[in-house]
Amino acid sequence: MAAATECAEAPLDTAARRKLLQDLFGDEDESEDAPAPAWQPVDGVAGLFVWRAVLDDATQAALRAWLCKEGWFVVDEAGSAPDAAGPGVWTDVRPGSYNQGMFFGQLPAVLADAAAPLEAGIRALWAGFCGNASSDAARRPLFNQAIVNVYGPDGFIRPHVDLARFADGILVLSLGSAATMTFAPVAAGAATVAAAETEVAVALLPGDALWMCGPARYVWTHRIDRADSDVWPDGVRRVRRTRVSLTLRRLAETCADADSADGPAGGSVAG
Ligand SMILES: O=C(O)CCC(=O)C(=O)O
Repeated sequence: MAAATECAEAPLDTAARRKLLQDLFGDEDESEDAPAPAWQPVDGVAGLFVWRAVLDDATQAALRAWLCKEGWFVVDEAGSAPDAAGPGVWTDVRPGSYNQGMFFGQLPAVLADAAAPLEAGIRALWAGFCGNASSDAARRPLFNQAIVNVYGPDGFIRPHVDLARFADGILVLSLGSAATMTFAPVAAGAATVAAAETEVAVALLPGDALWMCGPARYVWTHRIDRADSDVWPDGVRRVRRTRVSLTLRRLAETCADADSADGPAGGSVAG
């Protein structure tokens, strides 16, 4: 096994990532009038949106440095080969001391800063796709709870619907490796999901954000299956590496006090 080193900045390549997406989905930047990339609905799951490559290099580097400093993962001496592995992939990291932790209350600044540019778009989505539009869209802060999940290359998470103690609207920031998140209608709620009895798989790439609200949050389960590799949108299958997901939520007002017993306020816990 390679020895761990001090936290080092790995080369990140958002430009290459954007180019890949432009090649695949068209060059939206060719026209000066083209709309900025933003939340895109995922076909088949109402209330599910992806914002591709929204976390720029500086933001990913800041999050990486924070996660490394806090012990979420360590950096191996082997160094990285980002071009071969895919843009934004950290080939030199492996899980560190923790694989899950929670924050309650004020989020760490680096995390709040990463989510901030997404906020206006999220509030705009509420009217069309999420419940309790006016009150939820206006809530401040948008998030007061976060979970950090670190997945080794063989990591997975079982199918689940996030607990009712969390309000509508869940943001996932995905870093370090691709993973395929699969959505399936929950048994009791399937009848309410129009013409969508099948599963929907979403490839989450490093730097992507995912937004779940309304039906996507309440009547679909989501999971990540164990896999050696994922097929990226360019059709290339790439080896899965260490991935970090940052899930940001808001505690439901009615049970915020009781449910904060899940973890210490303002701190992190190993899981
Ligand atoms: O890893 C992810 O992207 C999702 C994490 C998740 O579903 C959760 O923490 O409840």
